[in-house]
Amino acid sequence: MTLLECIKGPEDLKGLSHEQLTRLAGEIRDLLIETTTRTSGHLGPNLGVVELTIAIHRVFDSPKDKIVFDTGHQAYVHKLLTGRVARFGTLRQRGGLTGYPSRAESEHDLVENSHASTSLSYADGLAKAYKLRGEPDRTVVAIIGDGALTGGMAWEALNNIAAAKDSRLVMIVNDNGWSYQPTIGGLAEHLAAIRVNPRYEHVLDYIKTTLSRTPLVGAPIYGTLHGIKKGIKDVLQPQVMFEDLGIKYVGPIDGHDERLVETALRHARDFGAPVLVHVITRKGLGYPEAEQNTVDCLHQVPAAGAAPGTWSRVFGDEMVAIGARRPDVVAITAAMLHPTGLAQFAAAYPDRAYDVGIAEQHAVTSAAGLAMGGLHPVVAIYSTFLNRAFEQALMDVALHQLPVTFVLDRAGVTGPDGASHHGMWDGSLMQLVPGMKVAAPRDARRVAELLNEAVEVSDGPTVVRFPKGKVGGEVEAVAKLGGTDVLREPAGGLGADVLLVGAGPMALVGLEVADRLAVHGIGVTVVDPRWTKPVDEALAGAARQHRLVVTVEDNGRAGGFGDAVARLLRDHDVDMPVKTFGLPQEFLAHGTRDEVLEEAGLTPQHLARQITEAVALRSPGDVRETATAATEGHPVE
Ligand SMILES: Cc1ncc(C[n+]2csc(CCOP(=O)(O)OP(=O)(O)O)c2C)c(N)n1
Repeated sequence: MTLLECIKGPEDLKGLSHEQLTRLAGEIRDLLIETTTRTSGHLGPNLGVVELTIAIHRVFDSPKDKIVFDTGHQAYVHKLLTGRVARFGTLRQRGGLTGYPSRAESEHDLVENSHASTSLSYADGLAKAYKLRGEPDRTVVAIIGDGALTGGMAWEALNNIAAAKDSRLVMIVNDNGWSYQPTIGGLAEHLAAIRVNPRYEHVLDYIKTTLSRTPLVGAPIYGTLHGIKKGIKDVLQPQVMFEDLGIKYVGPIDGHDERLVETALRHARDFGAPVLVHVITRKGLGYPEAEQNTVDCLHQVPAAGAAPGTWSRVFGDEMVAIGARRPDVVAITAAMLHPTGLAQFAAAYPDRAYDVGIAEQHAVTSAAGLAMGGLHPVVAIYSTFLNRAFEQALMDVALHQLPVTFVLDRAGVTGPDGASHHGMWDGSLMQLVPGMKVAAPRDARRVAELLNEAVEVSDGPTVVRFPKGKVGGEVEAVAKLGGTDVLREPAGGLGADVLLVGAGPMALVGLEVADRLAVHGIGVTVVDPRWTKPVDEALAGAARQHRLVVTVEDNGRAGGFGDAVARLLRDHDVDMPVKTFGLPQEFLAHGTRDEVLEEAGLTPQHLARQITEAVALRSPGDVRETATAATEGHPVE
């Protein structure tokens, strides 16, 4: 039995010797590597926080003390130290452990949102709550990376924490110099200046020897630490910043020296007021493939870059072509240059690509400024992170009718990252924005086509949304209906029973549905509107020629494309039943994309069955018999 297998909870850590802790750290690293290379997951970040997490659980008393991981992708070590070793092999699998903290999994987990830069705000609120409720023996701990610290919310929180002088709050800045890529911006330069300063090693030694001489008691000792900090400040100017905000600062600390981190955390805990502990770590430590990975230190396995054949890559390739033709086109990413496929564009036109850090709101309003200045910005962002910048898209971009193109990667079901990563909101949110045009390409050819159409729009914003993963086969239109592509008309003497409108790749799912329904005598016209907002008015006329309209989208059902089609038909007095299929308006758990779609009923088989039933309700004769058979347990295959 390994030492790690004996750790059933944080209390089991507390009696371990220094040698045992070193052994434990090694066992944790082995398990992280063995598991994530099999299941996928965030390897680099977790390898970097092994000693830090051990120290946190030895110093603080979870769950009485509250530990908030910013983003939460670096909480695997925490999972292992809080009783989840035996289940760790199920990481990110359907029904298994989630890739982020999970309240359902453990009383030690608190925040599971996985969107960066929120930890300090949660911590501020928690610390204030415990004070008001008269629970002074609790400390709140937030762990935030230097990447997450580039998000505006973190700074709004710091500003408030600085004023909350009696909050028992310890903020640990886990500074490894990396976000996905090296962290960018003024703050990053500031922190980097500390790290690259030739005297840094000397300073670490200085802290080490001084701290080890310092007795471990109470607030006065903090004064000593603080004095050390002042000393550091003299030799290393950069970290005046936190102090100028009015926040007590301890550091920089070598985050792989467990004893040293523990000592600093004990002092911070006992100080009784907000303290920021600056810890320097190495992303990927202990796994040469990660340490030497110059793209992202194996932030994730498999790598999140835009692999050949993915939607992101198709987009990235087309951006390079557009960039050559259109010198006014510029690109913006919020810390996701490689995953969004923009890396090639940035390499080809370095002056026209901006990585703004984990700062989606800034990305969008900065794009508004670029557009006001005469350029056409393309903001490439994961669908789920656009939620952050809804207000900016609405008021800063759309209100001013600015030509900004949003490219929303990972739109719809994503998979193993779970509820907070499914891109199931943008299709509804964007329907709300006046003047916004939304394109949903069904295949690679349409990505290129619609992206080009989008950047041609000069009087308002546009969206191009596509899912995660590999792009499927290409399907050409057999006819045109306004701007809509007709992909299939009822064949073999079948009537025009169903008009199936599939948004994006769901149009291709519609083709499979049509095949299944044809076998049962139901004629289906399958169309791809290409643009899901505004809804093509030609659909109103087409609907009149059928007996049922069906919409299918990879987005939450509420207020999405389907609802927009139903509204169009009502507005045109087309008295036609409309069935809208999409994702249930719920927080959907993790699993593979196929597993989640299956559970949501968005597979050809489920759709065919439900459409058959709907047709049967409205038809006499053959179809009704087929449908009745289907509902009575003879599935429509
Ligand atoms: C709002 C938001 N935008 C983008 C992301 C994607 N993302 C996940 S982790 C990460 C980098 C985090 O860097 P850092 O906080 O320094 O942690 P590290 O991985 O280096 O430990 C990014 C950009 C996110 N989770 N949330």
